[in-house]
Amino acid sequence: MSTNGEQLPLTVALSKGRIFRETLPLLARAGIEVHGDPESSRKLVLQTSVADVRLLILRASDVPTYVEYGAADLGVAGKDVLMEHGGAGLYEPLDLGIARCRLMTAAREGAVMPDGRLRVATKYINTTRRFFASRGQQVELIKLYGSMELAPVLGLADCIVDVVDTGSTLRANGLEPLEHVADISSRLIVNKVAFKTRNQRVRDFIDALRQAVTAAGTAPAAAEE
Ligand code: PRT
Ligand code: MG
Repeated sequence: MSTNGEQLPLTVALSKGRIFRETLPLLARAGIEVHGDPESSRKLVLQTSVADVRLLILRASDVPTYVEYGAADLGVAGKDVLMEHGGAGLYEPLDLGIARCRLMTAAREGAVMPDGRLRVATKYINTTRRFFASRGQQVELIKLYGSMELAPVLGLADCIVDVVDTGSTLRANGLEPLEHVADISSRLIVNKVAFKTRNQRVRDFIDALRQAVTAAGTAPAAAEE
């Protein structure tokens, strides 16, 4: 029963900011209190009240990569980040129902889209290519890392693809949301090898979080009941 794998700490990767804030109460419901606060400390590894569970604080877009390569056993990542990553080496067993938003196209208010090839600025290059390809539309993609809203204003692109919550960031920059690409929430992800070699420990963790999500009522199914 007690293999080497069972004694290693269970390592959970997530990003600070809204994902950390909204994951914390779920972990607490699962009996895991986090020691330390990534917003005020520079520590990138946080211990918890459960001796064999530790957290890694990463850039949101790096979370699937750490889990894919097994540097973390589990992670919490937005569906936007997972769609862009592609999901290699990962299972996605649980929708945590947190950090909800929508992936949308957006353009300047009232702008008329060109007849020819559309120029689209985004950090979601793969997802955006797939979205427009699925409707047979050829686009020129411009990769950006932030402040996407500026691109249409300055004529760098006809439109953007970005996550939208309240829409106030779009409005504040004279943009309007146009087409819905995907509904987004954060997911628990698991390294495929860890799921096999540490099956019981990983399953117990997933089950504890699933119960926490049900109790919190944030999951889509629970929300509809
Ligand atoms: O910030 P960084 O470049 O490090 O990475 P990140 O932006 O990927 O991370 P973070 O922590 O900002 O977001 C983590 C995850 O939260 C994303 O991957 C999404 O799954 C989810 N999420 C939920 C959001 C939002 N809501 C959201 N509103 N991510 C970003 N935003 C941005 C939005 O693009 C806009 O610029 O927040 C701003 C405010 O949104 P509005 O529409 O309410 O004005
Ligand atoms: Mg951000």
